[in-house]
Amino acid sequence: MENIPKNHPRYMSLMTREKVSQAMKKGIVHETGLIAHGRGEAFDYLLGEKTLPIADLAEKVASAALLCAKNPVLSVNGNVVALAAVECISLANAIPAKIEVNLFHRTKDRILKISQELCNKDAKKVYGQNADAKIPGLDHDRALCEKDGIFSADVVLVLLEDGDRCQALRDMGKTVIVIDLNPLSRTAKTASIAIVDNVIRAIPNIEIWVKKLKNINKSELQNLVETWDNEKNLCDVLSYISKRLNQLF
Ligand code: PTJ
Repeated sequence: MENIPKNHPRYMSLMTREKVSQAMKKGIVHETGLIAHGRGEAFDYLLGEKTLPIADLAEKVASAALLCAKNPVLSVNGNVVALAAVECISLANAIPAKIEVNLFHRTKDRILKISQELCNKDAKKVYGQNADAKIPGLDHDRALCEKDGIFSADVVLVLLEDGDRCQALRDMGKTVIVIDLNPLSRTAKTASIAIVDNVIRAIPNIEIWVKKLKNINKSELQNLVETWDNEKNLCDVLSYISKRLNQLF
Protein backbone atom coordinates (compact mmCIF):
# COMPACT_ATOMS: atom_id res chain seq x y z
CA MET A 1 0.00 0.00 0.00
CA GLU A 2 2.98 2.29 0.67
CA ASN A 3 3.66 2.36 -3.11
CA ILE A 4 0.57 4.48 -3.72
CA PRO A 5 1.51 8.19 -3.54
CA LYS A 6 -0.84 10.25 -1.35
CA ASN A 7 -1.15 12.93 -4.04
CA HIS A 8 -2.47 10.46 -6.63
CA PRO A 9 -5.86 11.79 -7.83
CA ARG A 10 -7.43 8.34 -7.27
CA TYR A 11 -5.62 7.71 -3.95
CA MET A 12 -8.71 6.71 -1.93
CA SER A 13 -9.98 4.43 -4.65
CA LEU A 14 -6.58 2.74 -5.09
CA MET A 15 -6.21 2.26 -1.33
CA THR A 16 -9.66 0.71 -1.16
CA ARG A 17 -8.76 -1.69 -3.99
CA GLU A 18 -5.62 -2.63 -2.08
CA LYS A 19 -7.71 -3.40 1.03
CA VAL A 20 -10.02 -5.70 -0.94
CA SER A 21 -7.08 -7.36 -2.69
CA GLN A 22 -5.24 -8.00 0.60
CA ALA A 23 -8.42 -9.37 2.19
CA MET A 24 -8.70 -11.77 -0.75
CA LYS A 25 -5.14 -12.99 -0.14
CA LYS A 26 -6.11 -13.61 3.51
CA GLY A 27 -9.13 -15.69 2.38
CA ILE A 28 -11.73 -13.20 3.63
CA VAL A 29 -12.90 -11.89 0.25
CA HIS A 30 -13.83 -14.48 -2.39
CA GLU A 31 -12.00 -13.99 -5.72
CA THR A 32 -15.29 -12.99 -7.37
CA GLY A 33 -15.60 -10.32 -4.66
CA LEU A 34 -13.00 -8.37 -6.66
CA ILE A 35 -15.40 -8.33 -9.62
CA ALA A 36 -18.27 -7.25 -7.34
CA HIS A 37 -16.06 -4.44 -6.04
CA GLY A 38 -15.35 -3.30 -9.62
CA ARG A 39 -19.06 -3.18 -10.41
CA GLY A 40 -19.63 -1.15 -7.25
CA GLU A 41 -16.81 1.27 -8.21
CA ALA A 42 -18.41 1.90 -11.61
CA PHE A 43 -21.76 2.80 -10.03
CA ASP A 44 -20.07 4.93 -7.37
CA TYR A 45 -18.35 6.86 -10.17
CA LEU A 46 -21.76 7.61 -11.68
CA LEU A 47 -23.01 8.90 -8.31
CA GLY A 48 -19.97 11.18 -7.93
CA GLU A 49 -18.51 9.07 -5.08
CA LYS A 50 -20.59 10.84 -2.44
CA THR A 51 -23.70 10.22 -0.37
CA LEU A 52 -26.62 11.74 -2.24
CA PRO A 53 -29.33 13.55 -0.21
CA ILE A 54 -31.72 10.74 -1.30
CA ALA A 55 -29.29 8.15 0.12
CA ASP A 56 -28.96 10.15 3.33
CA LEU A 57 -32.75 10.06 3.67
CA ALA A 58 -32.77 6.28 3.04
CA GLU A 59 -30.10 5.93 5.73
CA LYS A 60 -32.29 7.91 8.15
CA VAL A 61 -35.30 5.67 7.43
CA ALA A 62 -33.10 2.57 7.75
CA SER A 63 -31.90 3.70 11.16
CA ALA A 64 -35.54 4.23 12.21
CA ALA A 65 -36.38 0.65 11.12
CA LEU A 66 -33.38 -0.74 13.00
CA LEU A 67 -34.32 1.19 16.17
CA CYS A 68 -37.93 -0.08 16.02
CA ALA A 69 -36.87 -3.71 15.50
CA LYS A 70 -37.16 -6.42 18.17
CA ASN A 71 -34.37 -8.54 16.71
CA PRO A 72 -32.29 -6.55 14.19
CA VAL A 73 -29.43 -8.37 12.43
CA LEU A 74 -26.60 -7.05 10.26
CA SER A 75 -25.78 -9.61 7.56
CA VAL A 76 -22.11 -9.33 6.50
CA ASN A 77 -19.97 -11.04 3.86
CA GLY A 78 -16.32 -10.99 2.80
CA ASN A 79 -16.32 -7.65 0.96
CA VAL A 80 -18.09 -5.86 3.81
CA VAL A 81 -15.63 -7.10 6.41
CA ALA A 82 -12.72 -6.07 4.17
CA LEU A 83 -14.11 -2.56 3.74
CA ALA A 84 -15.97 -1.69 6.94
CA ALA A 85 -15.55 -4.25 9.75
CA VAL A 86 -14.98 -1.70 12.54
CA GLU A 87 -17.85 0.47 11.29
CA CYS A 88 -20.24 -2.53 11.27
CA ILE A 89 -19.30 -3.44 14.84
CA SER A 90 -19.76 0.13 15.99
CA LEU A 91 -23.18 0.33 14.30
CA ALA A 92 -24.25 -3.00 15.80
CA ASN A 93 -23.29 -1.74 19.28
CA ALA A 94 -25.13 1.57 18.80
CA ILE A 95 -28.48 0.01 17.76
CA PRO A 96 -27.92 -2.64 19.43
CA ALA A 97 -28.07 -5.41 16.78
CA LYS A 98 -26.59 -8.83 16.12
CA ILE A 99 -23.98 -9.49 13.43
CA GLU A 100 -24.19 -12.64 11.31
CA VAL A 101 -21.78 -13.82 8.61
CA ASN A 102 -23.76 -15.04 5.60
CA LEU A 103 -21.84 -16.03 2.48
CA PHE A 104 -22.63 -16.91 -1.09
CA HIS A 105 -19.32 -18.77 -1.52
CA ARG A 106 -19.63 -20.47 1.83
CA THR A 107 -16.80 -22.58 3.21
CA LYS A 108 -16.10 -23.40 6.86
CA ASP A 109 -12.70 -21.77 6.44
CA ARG A 110 -14.08 -18.44 5.15
CA ILE A 111 -16.84 -18.28 7.78
CA LEU A 112 -14.20 -18.87 10.47
CA LYS A 113 -11.73 -16.33 9.07
CA ILE A 114 -14.39 -13.63 8.68
CA SER A 115 -15.76 -14.29 12.20
CA GLN A 116 -12.24 -14.17 13.64
CA GLU A 117 -11.51 -10.90 11.83
CA LEU A 118 -14.64 -9.39 13.43
CA CYS A 119 -13.74 -10.76 16.87
CA ASN A 120 -10.18 -9.40 16.54
CA LYS A 121 -11.78 -6.01 15.97
CA ASP A 122 -13.80 -6.39 19.20
CA ALA A 123 -17.15 -7.74 17.97
CA LYS A 124 -18.95 -9.10 21.07
CA LYS A 125 -20.56 -12.09 19.35
CA VAL A 126 -20.65 -13.13 15.74
CA TYR A 127 -23.40 -15.44 14.43
CA GLY A 128 -23.11 -17.61 11.33
CA GLN A 129 -20.76 -20.46 12.22
CA ASN A 130 -23.48 -22.72 13.61
CA ALA A 131 -26.04 -22.57 10.84
CA ASP A 132 -29.04 -24.43 12.27
CA ALA A 133 -31.77 -23.01 10.02
CA LYS A 134 -32.52 -22.42 6.35
CA ILE A 135 -34.20 -19.51 4.59
CA PRO A 136 -37.04 -21.19 2.65
CA GLY A 137 -37.00 -21.06 -1.15
CA LEU A 138 -33.24 -20.69 -1.67
CA ASP A 139 -31.23 -23.51 -3.24
CA HIS A 140 -27.76 -22.15 -2.45
CA ASP A 141 -25.65 -21.70 0.66
CA ARG A 142 -26.92 -18.21 1.39
CA ALA A 143 -29.99 -20.01 2.74
CA LEU A 144 -27.91 -21.27 5.69
CA CYS A 145 -28.34 -19.11 8.78
CA GLU A 146 -28.78 -19.20 12.56
CA LYS A 147 -32.17 -19.58 14.27
CA ASP A 148 -31.30 -16.86 16.79
CA GLY A 149 -29.83 -14.62 14.10
CA ILE A 150 -31.11 -13.94 10.58
CA PHE A 151 -33.80 -16.67 10.73
CA SER A 152 -35.72 -15.03 13.59
CA ALA A 153 -34.79 -11.41 12.78
CA ASP A 154 -37.61 -8.97 12.07
CA VAL A 155 -35.28 -6.44 10.41
CA VAL A 156 -32.20 -7.49 8.41
CA LEU A 157 -29.59 -5.06 7.11
CA VAL A 158 -28.12 -6.76 4.04
CA LEU A 159 -24.77 -5.26 3.20
CA LEU A 160 -23.55 -5.62 -0.37
CA GLU A 161 -24.77 -8.59 -2.31
CA ASP A 162 -26.78 -9.30 -5.38
CA GLY A 163 -29.15 -12.16 -5.24
CA ASP A 164 -32.46 -13.70 -4.51
CA ARG A 165 -31.98 -13.77 -0.72
CA CYS A 166 -33.56 -10.35 -0.36
CA GLN A 167 -36.84 -11.59 -1.89
CA ALA A 168 -36.70 -14.79 0.20
CA LEU A 169 -36.26 -12.73 3.39
CA ARG A 170 -39.16 -10.46 2.36
CA ASP A 171 -41.27 -13.59 1.75
CA MET A 172 -40.57 -14.52 5.39
CA GLY A 173 -42.21 -11.22 6.39
CA LYS A 174 -39.01 -9.40 7.32
CA THR A 175 -38.14 -5.77 6.72
CA VAL A 176 -35.05 -5.89 4.52
CA ILE A 177 -32.69 -2.93 4.25
CA VAL A 178 -29.98 -3.23 1.59
CA ILE A 179 -26.92 -1.17 0.78
CA ASP A 180 -26.13 -1.52 -2.90
CA LEU A 181 -24.45 0.94 -5.25
CA ASN A 182 -26.42 -0.52 -8.15
CA PRO A 183 -29.91 1.02 -8.18
CA LEU A 184 -30.93 -1.43 -10.93
CA SER A 185 -30.10 -4.60 -9.01
CA ARG A 186 -32.76 -7.14 -8.08
CA THR A 187 -31.68 -6.68 -4.48
CA ALA A 188 -32.35 -2.92 -4.54
CA LYS A 189 -35.69 -3.41 -6.28
CA THR A 190 -36.98 -6.06 -3.89
CA ALA A 191 -35.76 -4.41 -0.67
CA SER A 192 -38.08 -2.67 1.78
CA ILE A 193 -35.49 0.13 1.99
CA ALA A 194 -32.65 0.31 -0.57
CA ILE A 195 -29.70 2.54 0.20
CA VAL A 196 -27.80 3.40 -2.98
CA ASP A 197 -24.47 4.34 -1.43
CA ASN A 198 -21.05 2.85 -0.73
CA VAL A 199 -20.96 0.69 2.43
CA ILE A 200 -17.87 2.70 3.42
CA ARG A 201 -19.96 5.88 3.68
CA ALA A 202 -23.36 4.38 4.43
CA ILE A 203 -22.58 2.40 7.59
CA PRO A 204 -21.08 5.32 9.59
CA ASN A 205 -23.91 7.57 8.38
CA ILE A 206 -26.58 5.10 9.55
CA GLU A 207 -24.85 5.13 12.93
CA ILE A 208 -25.01 8.95 13.04
CA TRP A 209 -28.77 8.71 12.36
CA VAL A 210 -29.19 5.98 14.99
CA LYS A 211 -27.66 8.28 17.58
CA LYS A 212 -29.81 11.25 16.46
CA LEU A 213 -33.08 9.26 16.44
CA LYS A 214 -32.53 7.09 19.50
CA ASN A 215 -34.71 9.23 21.80
CA ILE A 216 -37.51 9.93 19.31
CA ASN A 217 -40.73 8.07 20.10
CA LYS A 218 -41.28 4.77 18.31
CA SER A 219 -44.54 5.75 16.58
CA GLU A 220 -42.79 8.64 14.83
CA LEU A 221 -39.99 6.30 13.71
CA GLN A 222 -42.50 3.68 12.57
CA ASN A 223 -44.26 6.34 10.52
CA LEU A 224 -40.97 7.15 8.73
CA VAL A 225 -40.59 3.47 7.81
CA GLU A 226 -44.21 2.93 6.77
CA THR A 227 -44.32 5.97 4.49
CA TRP A 228 -41.05 5.08 2.69
CA ASP A 229 -41.57 4.51 -1.04
CA ASN A 230 -38.68 2.34 -2.25
CA GLU A 231 -39.61 2.46 -5.93
CA LYS A 232 -39.75 6.26 -5.92
CA ASN A 233 -36.38 6.38 -4.15
CA LEU A 234 -34.77 4.24 -6.88
CA CYS A 235 -36.37 6.36 -9.63
CA ASP A 236 -34.98 9.49 -7.93
CA VAL A 237 -31.47 7.97 -7.88
CA LEU A 238 -31.69 7.03 -11.57
CA SER A 239 -32.92 10.47 -12.55
CA TYR A 240 -30.07 12.04 -10.51
CA ILE A 241 -27.54 9.89 -12.41
CA SER A 242 -28.99 10.69 -15.83
CA LYS A 243 -29.16 14.45 -15.10
CA ARG A 244 -25.58 14.35 -13.81
CA LEU A 245 -24.36 12.56 -16.93
CA ASN A 246 -26.13 15.09 -19.18
CA GLN A 247 -24.47 17.94 -17.32
CA LEU A 248 -20.98 16.45 -17.52
CA PHE A 249 -20.74 16.89 -21.31
O1 PTJ B 1 -18.42 -13.03 0.41
P1 PTJ B 1 -19.43 -13.82 -0.39
O2 PTJ B 1 -19.05 -15.25 -0.58
O3 PTJ B 1 -20.84 -13.69 0.16
O4 PTJ B 1 -19.47 -13.21 -1.89
C1 PTJ B 1 -19.98 -12.00 -2.07
C2 PTJ B 1 -20.01 -11.47 -3.54
C3 PTJ B 1 -19.78 -9.98 -3.45
C4 PTJ B 1 -18.94 -12.11 -4.38
C5 PTJ B 1 -21.40 -11.81 -4.12
O5 PTJ B 1 -22.38 -11.27 -3.28
C6 PTJ B 1 -21.58 -11.25 -5.52
O6 PTJ B 1 -21.23 -11.89 -6.50
O7 PTJ B 1 -22.13 -10.05 -5.59
P2 PTJ B 1 -22.54 -9.33 -6.96
O8 PTJ B 1 -23.60 -10.11 -7.65
O9 PTJ B 1 -21.36 -8.97 -7.77
O10 PTJ B 1 -23.20 -8.01 -6.40
C7 PTJ B 1 -22.57 -7.15 -5.56
C8 PTJ B 1 -23.36 -5.81 -5.56
O11 PTJ B 1 -22.74 -4.98 -4.59
C9 PTJ B 1 -23.29 -5.08 -6.90
O12 PTJ B 1 -24.59 -4.60 -7.21
C10 PTJ B 1 -22.35 -3.91 -6.65
O13 PTJ B 1 -22.72 -2.76 -7.35
C11 PTJ B 1 -22.49 -3.70 -5.15
N1 PTJ B 1 -21.30 -3.17 -4.48
C12 PTJ B 1 -20.00 -3.47 -4.70
N2 PTJ B 1 -19.19 -2.81 -3.87
C13 PTJ B 1 -19.98 -2.06 -3.08
C14 PTJ B 1 -21.35 -2.29 -3.46
N3 PTJ B 1 -22.37 -1.70 -2.85
C15 PTJ B 1 -22.08 -0.86 -1.82
N4 PTJ B 1 -20.82 -0.58 -1.41
C16 PTJ B 1 -19.75 -1.17 -2.00
N5 PTJ B 1 -18.51 -0.89 -1.57
